[in-house]
Amino acid sequence: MVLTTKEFREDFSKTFEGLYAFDLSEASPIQYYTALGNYLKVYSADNWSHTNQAYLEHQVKQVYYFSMEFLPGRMLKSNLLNLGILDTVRDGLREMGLDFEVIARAEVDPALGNGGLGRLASCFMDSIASLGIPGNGNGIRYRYGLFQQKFVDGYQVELPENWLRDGNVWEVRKENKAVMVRFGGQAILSEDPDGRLKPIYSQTQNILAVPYDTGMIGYQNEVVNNLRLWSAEIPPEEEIHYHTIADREKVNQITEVLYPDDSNYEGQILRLRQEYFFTSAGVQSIVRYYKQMVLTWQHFPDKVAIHINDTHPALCIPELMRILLDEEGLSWEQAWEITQKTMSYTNHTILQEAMEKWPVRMVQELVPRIYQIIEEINQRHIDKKLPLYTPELTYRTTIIADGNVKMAHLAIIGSHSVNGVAKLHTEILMHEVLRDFYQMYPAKFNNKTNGITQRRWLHLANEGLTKLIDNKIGTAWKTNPSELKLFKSFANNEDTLAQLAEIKLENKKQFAAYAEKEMGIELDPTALFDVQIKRLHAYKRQLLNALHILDRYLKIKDDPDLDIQPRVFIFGAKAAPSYVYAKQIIKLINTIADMVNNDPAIGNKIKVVFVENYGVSLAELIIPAAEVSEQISLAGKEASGTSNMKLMLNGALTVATLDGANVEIRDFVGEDNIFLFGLNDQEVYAFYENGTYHSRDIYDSNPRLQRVLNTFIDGTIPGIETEGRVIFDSLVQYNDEYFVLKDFESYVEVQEKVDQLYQDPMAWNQKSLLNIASSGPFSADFTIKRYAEEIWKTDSQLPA
Ligand code: 26M
Repeated sequence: MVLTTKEFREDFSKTFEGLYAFDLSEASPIQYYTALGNYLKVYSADNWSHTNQAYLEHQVKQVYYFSMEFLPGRMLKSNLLNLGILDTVRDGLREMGLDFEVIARAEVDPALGNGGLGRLASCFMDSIASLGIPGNGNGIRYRYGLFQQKFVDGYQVELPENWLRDGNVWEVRKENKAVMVRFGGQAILSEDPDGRLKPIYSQTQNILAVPYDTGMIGYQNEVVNNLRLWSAEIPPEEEIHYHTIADREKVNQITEVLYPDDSNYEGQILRLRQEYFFTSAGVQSIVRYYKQMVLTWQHFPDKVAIHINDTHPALCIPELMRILLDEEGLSWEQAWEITQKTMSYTNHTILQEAMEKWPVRMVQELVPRIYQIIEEINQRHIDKKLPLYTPELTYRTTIIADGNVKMAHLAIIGSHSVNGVAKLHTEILMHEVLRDFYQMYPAKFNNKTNGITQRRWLHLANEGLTKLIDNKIGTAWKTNPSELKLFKSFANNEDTLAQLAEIKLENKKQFAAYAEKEMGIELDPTALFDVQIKRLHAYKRQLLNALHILDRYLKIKDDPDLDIQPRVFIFGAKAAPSYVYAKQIIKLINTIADMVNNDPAIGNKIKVVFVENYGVSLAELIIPAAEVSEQISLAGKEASGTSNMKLMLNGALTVATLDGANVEIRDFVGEDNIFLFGLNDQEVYAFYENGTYHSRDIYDSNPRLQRVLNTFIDGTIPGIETEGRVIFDSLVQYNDEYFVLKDFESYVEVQEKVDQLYQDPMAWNQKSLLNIASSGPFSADFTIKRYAEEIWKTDSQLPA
């Protein structure tokens, strides 16, 4: 059944009038957008309910992806694409005299995540639906998303992100599916009539968890899966106990705001509340669903897989134990076997400071019964492992230690699978960070290199490139991204290379128009566009990028007639509000931008653009325009990275350390088509072990670098006295934790090679094409297939 533009126009007009009761010719973009969203919800409703029915009827195994964060991006276009009616709707709107792009931009971009981890979750939701895998997301419906970033005098300022102001057309509130989550009070174990120990609760605080469901529409396959986000409310029957506004606020607070930090763990009780709230609600609703199936409990892991996205949802493990033990009356052994078989866990970071641990007393007070269960899991773990391993090893792996509950240990012990997110990262987990556990449970460990959805990051974001690829190799790559490699056969076709260059130029112009309009910065679209977009963190080394810019700046100042490749340096990054050093780096880069952009001696040779409020939507504008992808974290620190994959897919050449998934990018694209520099992880470890890194020696012995660093403190960069001094000291005085100075020399060297290659457009375009053609393996579809086959054991429900 093909939708015609005529049918669309009629149905859309009806939807509109039903919604607003006035003629559609005089509406605002938000109203058009809202009506379109409603139209689509109705359009896809059958598929949504049929998918649900089919899963239940055939009792297929389903996976539940538990994540504190999701970053879906705007959903209008992606839903249209996946429903197969993007062109029809666009044409239909044009026939009505409406501008589709304006309407699409009226949608808010839900920022319910910090960065890589949340965006990965949303790429995975797209792939799970598109592969026809029975899968559900489970998370929190934050009232406020990640703060909006503004720059005031170059400093980051955070404003609240009221993403629900205009309503959310995609969600459906399901009051009938609400569950109760219990906090605090006491849990006293006592014998029930059958002689089993069961807790009796007193003085608990009961919070109602209300789910809001959003359809996750598969790519042209009639599948619609479910993303369930929970919101905290006062149970109507308990209203009477809430006497003050402050009491009520405490409940709303639970799902009020996303923690805006993805690098530094802080043991705040509200965060723990959030974690238990959405894991308990999610697990309860899974169990309730399972009980519709009239199966014995032993079959639970044959029907349910629960995936834990980092340790944030690790309380799933004791929560499932609690339900099986206390509510369903299973023995510890039965419950434990079921739980372990059900759970799997992904680690996303090796940074010690990001590892979650909770003070025992906090857990005890907030979720007393859960704490009892964690204690018993811990004790049984010790009892089981002591006879097999040295006491030292065994005690290094306990869940409870030094008065803390270690969430990673809980997640590993309670799961049947533990995975890292890139080959190198998994190696580091097995042999360094988690080696004790690897020794105990070698079979649990596996790698699942991250991936991205080519639908959002190529089809939607870069229509020009998509058309070119379609013209050259056909459209089969859209459902089988490994076919992208066929594009390689055009690497010597001058015509194709010229078209590729033209598309890139067009995308650069689009970004330039944005920079001009929003920031008043005029860009030369023929300059080289160099991009670093990711959260601001010292280990990601935006500072190294800044040092390179200053090095160029000084060179041009020395010789204003210098013949040098003009470059536009584009940054997008939010800093955690409490991360002072990261904010100082933002101020530094913004100040450098001001200085460089307004220096007539520099002209167009360098422009620096630090976009405000970087997020999914801006990524969709920047990535297609990128020519150089900066992936310059200190080797061993970036678990995977995913912007590296998106940029490669859009034809950027990567400047990289051998870190995270950069290693695999190198493997696929070949040494000749990537710019590598810097220490590798082994060299970094050797420095740590031998304690032989002395950044001051590098400062003292490298006059070029010395001159660059001195600009921080000698007045060259006006208005940076405070920040300049702190950053200078961190690098020179306090031994440069992330080896920025050590890697500087090889970084600027490789950047010169970038310039040289850019002088030969055909050679450059050829490498660009080879990058695009080599990026197929990073499709999240492949990643998800591996999760489904090797960890979740879920089957695709698509007709073969
Ligand atoms: C923890 C405790 C309290 C508050 C917040 C957190 C927290 C939130 C997010 C900690 C870490 C968070 O995210 C980490 C993250 O985004 N890691 C990135 O994951 C990507 C997907 O696997 C990888 O590509 C990145 O390399 C990795 O940095």
